Amino acid sequence: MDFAVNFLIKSAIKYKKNKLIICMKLVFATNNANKIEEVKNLVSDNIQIISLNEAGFMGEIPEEFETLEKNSSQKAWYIYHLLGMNCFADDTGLEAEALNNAPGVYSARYSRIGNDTFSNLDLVEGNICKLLDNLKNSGNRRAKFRTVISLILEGKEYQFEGEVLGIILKEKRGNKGFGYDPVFLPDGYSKSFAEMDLKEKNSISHRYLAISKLVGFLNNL
Ligand code: ITT
Repeated sequence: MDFAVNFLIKSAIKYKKNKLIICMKLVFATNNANKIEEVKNLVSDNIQIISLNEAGFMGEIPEEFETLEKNSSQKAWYIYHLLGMNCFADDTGLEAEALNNAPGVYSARYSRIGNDTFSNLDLVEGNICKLLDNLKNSGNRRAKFRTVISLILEGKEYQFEGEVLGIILKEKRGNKGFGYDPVFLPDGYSKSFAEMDLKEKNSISHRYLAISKLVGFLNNL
């Protein structure tokens, strides 16, 4: 009986190309639907990504620390304790060299920090406008996206990191992707992340690099 319950909580069965595949269920502890879509496209067939909605959780996840490492860890442990299911969380920040790595861990709410005019704009628009404004007199537009993933597996934590280097454009380009994608031009490419389709962004992004490490780790267990 214990085995059956354990199996139901931790595993799922997929039917693909006339084959039954037993896969590991992993809750992705995020409220960001774009991240879920990106990650569902990245993992191998033996992993089933469960969103918080699918797991029946509708609330906010706390993010109270000042580093990506600590925040991703906090998010993952919070959901693990709440749902009792293996899970992982991703914390991502855009780090601009000339701004001492800001917005960094504050990327999601950059325009809402401090008392500035950008707080009147839509959140994402405000974040981008504030970033461009803070860089307007700087000769250094180097930046990187950095993702830290914390995986909690059977009560043990593992972290995986991915980063992609590039520059912050002077104006927005493209309307795909999300967040800061329209102003980020990855090194070696002529398209911003928001001009790339999901497949292309997913072949080079910070999240792809971190997820690949997580998948590699799970496949070697
Ligand atoms: P969760 O904490 O629920 O996962 P979030 O949107 O708050 O969702 P993060 O704190 O990790 O996620 O990310 C902070 C912000 O960084 C996010 O809101 C976006 O504005 C931006 N961001 C993250 N990943 C990005 C990506 O791949 N492309 C562009 N912007 C991204």
